[in-house]
Amino acid sequence: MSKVTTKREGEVLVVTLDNPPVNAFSTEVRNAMAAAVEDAASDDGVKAVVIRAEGRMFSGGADITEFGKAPVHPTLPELIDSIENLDKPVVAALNGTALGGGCEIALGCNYRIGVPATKIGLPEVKIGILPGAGGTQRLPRVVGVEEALPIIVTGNPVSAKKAEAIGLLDRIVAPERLREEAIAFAREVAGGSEHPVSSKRTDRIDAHDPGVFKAFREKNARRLKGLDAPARCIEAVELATQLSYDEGIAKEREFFMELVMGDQSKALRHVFFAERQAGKIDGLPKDAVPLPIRKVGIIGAGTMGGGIAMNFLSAGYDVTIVEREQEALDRGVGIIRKNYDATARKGRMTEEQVEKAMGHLSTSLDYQDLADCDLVIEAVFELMAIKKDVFGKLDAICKPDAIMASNTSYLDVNEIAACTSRPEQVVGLHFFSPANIMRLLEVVRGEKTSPQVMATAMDLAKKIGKVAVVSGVCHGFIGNRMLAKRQEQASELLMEGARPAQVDKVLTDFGFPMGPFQMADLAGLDIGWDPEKTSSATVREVLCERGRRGQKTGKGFYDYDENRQRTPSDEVDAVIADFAAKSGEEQRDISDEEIRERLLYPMVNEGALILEEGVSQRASDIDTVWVNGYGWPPHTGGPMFWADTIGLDSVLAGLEKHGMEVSQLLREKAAKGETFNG
Ligand code: 3H9
Repeated sequence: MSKVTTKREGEVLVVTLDNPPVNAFSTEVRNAMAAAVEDAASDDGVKAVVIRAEGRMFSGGADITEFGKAPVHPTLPELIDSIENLDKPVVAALNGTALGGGCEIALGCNYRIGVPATKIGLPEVKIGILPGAGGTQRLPRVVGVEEALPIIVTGNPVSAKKAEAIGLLDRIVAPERLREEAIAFAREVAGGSEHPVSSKRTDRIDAHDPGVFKAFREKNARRLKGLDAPARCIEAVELATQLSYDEGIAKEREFFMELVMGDQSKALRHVFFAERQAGKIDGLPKDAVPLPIRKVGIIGAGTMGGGIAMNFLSAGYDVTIVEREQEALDRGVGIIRKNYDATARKGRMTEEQVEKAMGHLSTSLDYQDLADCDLVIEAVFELMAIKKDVFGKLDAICKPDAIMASNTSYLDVNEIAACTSRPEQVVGLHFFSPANIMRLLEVVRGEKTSPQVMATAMDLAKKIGKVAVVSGVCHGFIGNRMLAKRQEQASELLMEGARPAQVDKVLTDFGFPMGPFQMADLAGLDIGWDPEKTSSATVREVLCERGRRGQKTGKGFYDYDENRQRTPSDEVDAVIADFAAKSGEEQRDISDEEIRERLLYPMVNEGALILEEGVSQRASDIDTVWVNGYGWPPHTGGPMFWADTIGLDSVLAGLEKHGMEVSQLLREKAAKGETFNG
């Protein structure tokens, strides 16, 4: 089957793109498109052209798998130029999403028609590059600098409605009529002699406010710190207002080549493919087809249970939440309602959508009401005895093919499964808090979990918009197990003389949104702390005893003012120094480099152990966990990719220098000059 076909509709040549799954502009597609453009140019009978696509979207853009290889002609910029230079009008018919090169192709056309579901965007920045097929120069000429800047720099697409309002779409039509409307439009404009040509427009860029770039840079400075691509995106749009189109395009190309070869883009492309790879389970039998899930039961209406419920409610599943007491149930439902209302106030949901989601919710004080659920997730207190009790009850109540899931973050899923008569139906679904927002879901595969249950969990995760990663059973699974290694070192560093603010800064400079002590203050130092049983045995306990329980009490590892601005605390320093003295630890100056190595290298080593033990299927899954669940900066690719980038021999040398454990796998790979993500 050809990936590009052409068909004459009278005087209109209809060019159809058909390259599933996302109609990417691979070399083959570009060649076929170029041939179609040539046909249109050479055939006097053709008076206008429509470019349309089959499938669920217009195009996801250039074929990212071809990046980093030698460019093959016709390149995407060459193809788009040939479309723009055609002396016959070209209409793009955008049946759905048009991203990156897909948007740039549309910009090379004279006219663009969409449907209500069309989304148009230039997401290149998210993979560490800038639009490299004219997007930075054509888009501001079509929609103006003020509208183009956020589209190019955030990478977020705009809706059809917005696109029409800013002049990016000429018309919006009903989806079933798109093809014929596009042909009719092409016929309508075919007779005319003047057609808008994006690259030749000057009206929109002449009109821009000169302060717009400075203001945009200042407003986004914090968010974009240390990132190469957004800086180049802004610069390229600014150059569109200063240089001729041809000069601007030359700069765009120069920036594109520089970025695409750079480490940040390699890392971000790794993250893109890693997330998609994570959804696949190696060796799953073909007959392991996902079970249908319609009704979901949640046990526990606390923060976690409520957050988990929202995922399913928003995606249209019926949800029953079960609690022990009416008061807890009412409180939980109240919080769900409050969260939805807040989302609606921010314009991210309509009132109607909120009511629809809430309409799927029912509550109960009786486990018996879970009998018809296809999936039940428990989110009760993290204690094995309690979990076992819950699963025992579920086993007696749930229908035979129901999936029974635990949201445990540490406990042994095999032990939980063993207290049921059907361990093959038991799986771990570890959501991250806030569960309605965080994208990560660890799907914990017990030793008896059936392939079909795993397939269902992965499928369901996608349907509720999560990035799912499979983890085997171990204490803390992939994410928390590695986090524990970092926490251990963070506490140890304090004893040896580092200050909380120094440790945190090393991580925020690396690109984490916050460091371990800022995180602890945010979460509350008193999680798991019992005032009745406190014994001043750790720094954390002493801080809790002194009322320093985190941001909520105005002080924790830091002092906070009324605007939650933090400053280091002399009191905390004194507590730490006192502990160090008692344990005979001599405090010294510790370099940032040592802190970075001691926080991050043991995590890489733990990741290697996780791979060695088969807890994780692949190194890129570990990267996906850390980027999506723990704020690891995506532009470094995740812990395993980052280790590959700096060299496993360096990581090994660092671990040995600090007298730390080294896994066999890391040692072997370093010796052979291999990488984890090889
Ligand atoms: C660009 O255009 C550069 C130009 O400016 C300049 C060039 C000179 N290429 O995400 P899904 C694969 S840069 C290759 O699950 P969805 C993906 O890996 C590009 N492959 O679907 C997956 O493969 P598999 C700018 C791609 O419906 C399968 O397609 N564009 C590409 O949830 C399904 O993907 C972007 O950055 C691609 N461009 O979401 C957009 N896109 O099945 C990147 C996808 O083997 N793409 N694949 O795992 C996306 O954001 C989403 O894929 C999209 C569809 C929204 C399009």
